[in-house]
Amino acid sequence: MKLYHYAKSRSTRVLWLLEELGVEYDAEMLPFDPRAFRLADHLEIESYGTLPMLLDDVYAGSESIAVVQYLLDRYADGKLLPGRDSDAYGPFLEWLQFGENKLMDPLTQLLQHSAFLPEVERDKKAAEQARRVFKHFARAVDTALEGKQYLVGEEFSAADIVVGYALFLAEDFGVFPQGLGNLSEYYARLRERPAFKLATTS
Ligand SMILES: N[C@@H](CCC(=O)N[C@@H](CS)C(=O)NCC(=O)O)C(=O)O
Repeated sequence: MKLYHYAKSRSTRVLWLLEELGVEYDAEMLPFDPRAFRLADHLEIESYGTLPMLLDDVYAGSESIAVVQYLLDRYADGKLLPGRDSDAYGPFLEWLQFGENKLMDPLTQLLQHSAFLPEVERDKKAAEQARRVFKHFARAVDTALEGKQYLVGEEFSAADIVVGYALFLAEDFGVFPQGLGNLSEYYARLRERPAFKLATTS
């Protein structure tokens, strides 16, 4: 199995999961340049030019949530997800999508308009709107964590990897939502994991 990765991109989720699972893989680290980078230039296979890109004998995966689900199905032997017939399975699937769609969408907008775009193209109003939306959804995570260590049940799961990556990115770019105690404690817990440390510094 081969993972194409660049630092801080969504392939961090995949790297984190592979490390948690202890699955063997090759990783190729690529340079990070969100404007100029095109994965297609680095690959001999068809790709969309985005990361992650995970290749095994039958699958070329480029959507981080699909790749996470695929790895859980094929390589996890029941680890890091609740049982399919348990009450926690629906919420687990919901958090996987939430981490990409509800957190990464506004966070990406916020980072575009505060860091990635050339200064003349940045729009302060768009940044503020994105910051508000990101905080709104971060607050929902904070509320869901009331009295809990992790998002689904009492066990760390792949949902925490998917959501935790968005929190990592927010922290790294200095836009971690303030004033949300459960969220801050939860993120501090995630940061202690050796697989988090490896994935976020590779
Ligand atoms: N929805 C996709 C998004 C993939 C994506 O946009 N990846 C970014 C890095 S985080 C990328 O490769 N951007 C490079 C570009 O668009 O040129 C996922 O969850 O994997």
